[in-house]
Amino acid sequence: MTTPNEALVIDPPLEGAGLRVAIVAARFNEFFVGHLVEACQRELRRHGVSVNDQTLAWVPGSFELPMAARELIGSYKPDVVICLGCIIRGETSHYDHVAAESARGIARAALDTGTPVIYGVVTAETVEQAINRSGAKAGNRGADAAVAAIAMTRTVQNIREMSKPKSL
Ligand code: INI
Repeated sequence: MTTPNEALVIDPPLEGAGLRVAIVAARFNEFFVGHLVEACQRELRRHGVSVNDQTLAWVPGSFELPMAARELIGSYKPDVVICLGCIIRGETSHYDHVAAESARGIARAALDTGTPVIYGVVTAETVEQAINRSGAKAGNRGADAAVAAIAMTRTVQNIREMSKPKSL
């Protein structure tokens, strides 16, 4: 509701009940990604997402996350997809290619399909950074991704609801 001179604010509550959520997880650096998946699932449940409304698909590495996200959107028809991976800089330029393509592909999957796709990929310069971002000192990127998924889905739903023609 708005009153004159008051901006319309879209900021729905973090309510997960009824949402269908697909998680895609990369096996590469599975030690870290496993912690992201666990925290993500725990956070989804904490916000009301039923386990029956969740699916988890594993892919070989972060490079493959976007393709699996698109396939899931086409078949399982989730409200949101969460991509989880861990890319650690090594001695070669492989890191840069994998990091750039996975980020670009995840963004494109969302923009091309209209289904939110959340970027829950840890990019780390060192193993120590990866440890910290997978649940040690710097939070857990998987839990953050779960919250982002619910927030983004509800916001998009509200925007779509708002733009529907009002019945008389
Ligand atoms: N995949 C990752 O998820 N993290 C990495 O750190 C990584 N590195 O550094 O190589 C990685 N490579 C594999 C890549 O994602 C693909 O699975 C592979 O190239 C096959 O297409």
